[in-house]
Amino acid sequence: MKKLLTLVLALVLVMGLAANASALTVAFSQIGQESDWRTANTDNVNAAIEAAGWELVYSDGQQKQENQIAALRSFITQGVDYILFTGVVNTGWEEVLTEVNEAEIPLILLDRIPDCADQIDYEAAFGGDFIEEGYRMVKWAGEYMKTIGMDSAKVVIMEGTTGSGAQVGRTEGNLAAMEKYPFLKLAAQQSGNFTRAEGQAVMESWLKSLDKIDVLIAQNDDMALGAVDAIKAAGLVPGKDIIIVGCDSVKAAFDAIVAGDMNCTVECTPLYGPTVEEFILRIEAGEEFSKEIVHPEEFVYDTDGGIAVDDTVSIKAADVIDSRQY
Ligand code: GYE
Repeated sequence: MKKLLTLVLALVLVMGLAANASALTVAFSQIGQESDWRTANTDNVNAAIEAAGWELVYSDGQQKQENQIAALRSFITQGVDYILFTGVVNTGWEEVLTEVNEAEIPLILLDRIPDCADQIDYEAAFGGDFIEEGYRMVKWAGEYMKTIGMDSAKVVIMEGTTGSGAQVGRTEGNLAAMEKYPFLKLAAQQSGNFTRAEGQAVMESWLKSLDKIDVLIAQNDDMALGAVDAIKAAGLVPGKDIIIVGCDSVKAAFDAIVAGDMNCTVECTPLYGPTVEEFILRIEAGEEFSKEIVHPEEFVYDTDGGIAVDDTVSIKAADVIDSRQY
């Protein structure tokens, strides 16, 4: 009898936990819709939350910090169970994230981790290793140039949204790798704000103002693709006259590599959904995570493959293009 009672009690407990987990409301403060990466990230995270049977409260910040702050405050007022957060820029989040802490809503940091992360409480953090990505981009260019026997090059760096984690980290990585290849000379550095339109405009102005550009390091694929349009419009051949390295590894970049318009894309995966779901389930089960940022495994893709880049070797884009979902 006692055994039966224990069993029934255990069952009630488990069912109670499951019922609670299934009634969760998960809020997501997203940055905006600036790139193919962002669209894929939003779709993937939102789909995972809904597939788990949780209620989704989604907010698109439209690249404005004040919109994101207002969204976080409204999540607190609504009394959501979890908050997923990525910040458009690195700074200025202490106050509102402290309010989230005071409301005791578990916070999961994604993608662009704010500078104040070590002053606030969060359950878990997941996102790309931006410094490493930036390092790989220039390293690929340096190694590739050795294979084609080019021993001097003018390099332009097209940066992402100024002050964003992805821009700050990738620029740090880009410049650190430049130091390892003295034959790469920095000719210009400017933000294209992670969008295709601004990438095109920045490239147009560089093509007018600079004598020569041999290599474009674009901190995302959208800007690289905008630059491809500008280069073609100027009567030059992208991928040949100007070597182009992008970042993210979206399908459109793979198409451009196969068409010969781009040379390389360093991966930054946007597919966070399964990890977010796993984090929430584990937190619900009482597990505690370390404060360390978990980075996904990422690769480098190019025309032929086989270029040694830091701790990985590039993969031929044509071999994987069919499996790319975004
Ligand atoms: O690389 C870019 C997007 O924060 C990792 O933001 C993200 C970056 C991504 O706009 O395409």
